[in-house]
Amino acid sequence: MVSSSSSRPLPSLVALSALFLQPALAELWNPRVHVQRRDYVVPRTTERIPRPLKARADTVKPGQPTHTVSDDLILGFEIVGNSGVSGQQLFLGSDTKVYVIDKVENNPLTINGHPAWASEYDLTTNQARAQEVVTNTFCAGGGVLGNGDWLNIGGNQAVGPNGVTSSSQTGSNEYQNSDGAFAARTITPGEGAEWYDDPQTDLTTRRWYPSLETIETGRIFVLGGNQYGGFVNDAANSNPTYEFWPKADGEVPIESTILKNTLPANLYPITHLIPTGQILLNINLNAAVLDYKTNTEYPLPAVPHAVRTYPASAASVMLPLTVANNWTATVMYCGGSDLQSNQWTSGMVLINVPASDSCISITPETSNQWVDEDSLPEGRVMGNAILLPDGTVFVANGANTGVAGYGNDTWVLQDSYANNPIYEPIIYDPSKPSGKRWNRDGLKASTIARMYHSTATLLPDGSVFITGSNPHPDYSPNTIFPTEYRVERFYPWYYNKRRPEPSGIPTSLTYGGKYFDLELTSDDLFGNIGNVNAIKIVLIKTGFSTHAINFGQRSAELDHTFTTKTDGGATLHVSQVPPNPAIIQPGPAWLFVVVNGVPSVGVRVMLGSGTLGAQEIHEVEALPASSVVTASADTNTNAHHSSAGRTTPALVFALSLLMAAVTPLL
Ligand SMILES: [Cu+2]
Repeated sequence: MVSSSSSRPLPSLVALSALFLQPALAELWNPRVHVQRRDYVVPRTTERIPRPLKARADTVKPGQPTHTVSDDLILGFEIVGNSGVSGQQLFLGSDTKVYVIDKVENNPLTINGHPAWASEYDLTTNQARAQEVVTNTFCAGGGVLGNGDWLNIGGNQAVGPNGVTSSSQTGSNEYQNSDGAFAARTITPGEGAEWYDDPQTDLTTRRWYPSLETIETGRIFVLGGNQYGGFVNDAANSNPTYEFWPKADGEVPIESTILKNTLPANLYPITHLIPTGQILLNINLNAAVLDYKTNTEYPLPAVPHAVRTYPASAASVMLPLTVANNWTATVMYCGGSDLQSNQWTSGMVLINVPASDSCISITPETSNQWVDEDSLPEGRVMGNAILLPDGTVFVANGANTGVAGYGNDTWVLQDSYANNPIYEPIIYDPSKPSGKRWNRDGLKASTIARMYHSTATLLPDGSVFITGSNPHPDYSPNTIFPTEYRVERFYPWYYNKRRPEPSGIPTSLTYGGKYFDLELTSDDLFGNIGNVNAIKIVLIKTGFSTHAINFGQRSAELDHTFTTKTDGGATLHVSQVPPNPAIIQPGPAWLFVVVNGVPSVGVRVMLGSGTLGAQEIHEVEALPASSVVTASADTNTNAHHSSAGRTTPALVFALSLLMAAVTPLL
């Protein structure tokens, strides 16, 4: 977003810098030096281990999707409801609730005598319920804590009509909002949930456009942003530090070298915790691996082809962590804008800048080099990448020219800094050979422009929830890209297939420990025992969506073997979460059992202890060997699907590394 003017002086962070810990001197990131590979192979047992036959009480059996659609909607979008407040930020909180957060503006939905800027959207009734939030959530960040609470951090000063800064910063103003820059708002999703905003747990510094990443203890790493907004950042306004929430005794913000070197396009830095327990940062044209435990940044080579951070706003995603790739993280960035740092505020007509069609990736555990991925068929800014349970990545939203943001420059299109919305989604399949990974076979276009301040999330039934678009300082219904409330769902190819209904899914999982059994019927295997060779058990964290980023989104597979039954069904023996909370962090995730590409309805499971702090790591119990099944899986004619049978022993991890992976930070 673009700033409202502020009459307040900008206190310099330099004066505070003596308090900050200084980062250690950096050397280039080198995986051979800095990564301890976890490549211990634990052989599988060859004998069946006696297990309790009775399903445990705390297990769930998913059913079929409750939202039914006609087959002609498959591979397309359906408008299902109205979000009440415009979906600048959102997340999936429970089986049936999506929480939507807007900035303070004159939304027609009201609460307690003022416009609402948050709502709870019910997926079964498609109704939005206004929620009270005290502070201005404008361009805040978000994430989920290890105890299952969701956190919304930072924001703007209190504003009135047209986003103008209010004289009262403590609620005595037209929209009844308070300064949000220090705010840490939490909610425990569920029926009747409300936001909780306790000044005692505020941030220690002002943050507008911060990024959040859940760490191994279930606390949240909070990085960057600025103090008083603006289209891009500048040195006086910047907050080039990181801190943790909740704050531990004695913690102070820590300076980030890369944030100081990446002005002005360093707002909403793109962060991904990698399985080494370090954080991959992609900011403006620089990148680094940050070891937050030692405050050391290891630079990576310059980001090629385009800027990926806001306002260039590329789609970014960590590709699925699988058994086959030994849970090794590859992060991909697609689209953005090829602009140099001095061009953002040079007076260029940014709305005419063509979006980049380039895609790049990096696998920091094995290489410090960028890899050119297949290009997009057209340039895209503000694309939103969503991990689907079949292992593919769905990308929607955004525009072909211009950048994120809005303002009153002479060249804007009714406030918007972007034009030429892209209505067609596209899907990336990492299992396909290079050159064939993007496809839009059969995909239908949306009818709604999803411009700046659009959002998306995966839902438990495997469809995608999309809403938002509001490139304006205040509610603007009668514009070319209006303040948008319509909620759409996109239905992937598998949506109307009969879904597997595995029984025995536990509602909580540990890091390492004893495996558990799931039961599949012949129907769950589509009547072909050969499909038992094409099963994946996938955990997905759907993330907190805002500004073309889903903070914390990731997919991690659980290892498994199987025993076939004479009735055509099978028992799956499923390992707990890999014994390293940097692979997938503690807190809630959705478990999908995917048969030949068709996912079950996702079951919400709690990973780890359900509390903040070092997670207990258990020894991994070896899985029994799989039955030998010579029949092959059904040929799936859908181009989006991939799967492979696997008979090799799984790779699991050394306990010595596990100890290193869990740092007692709390
Ligand atoms: Cu914004």
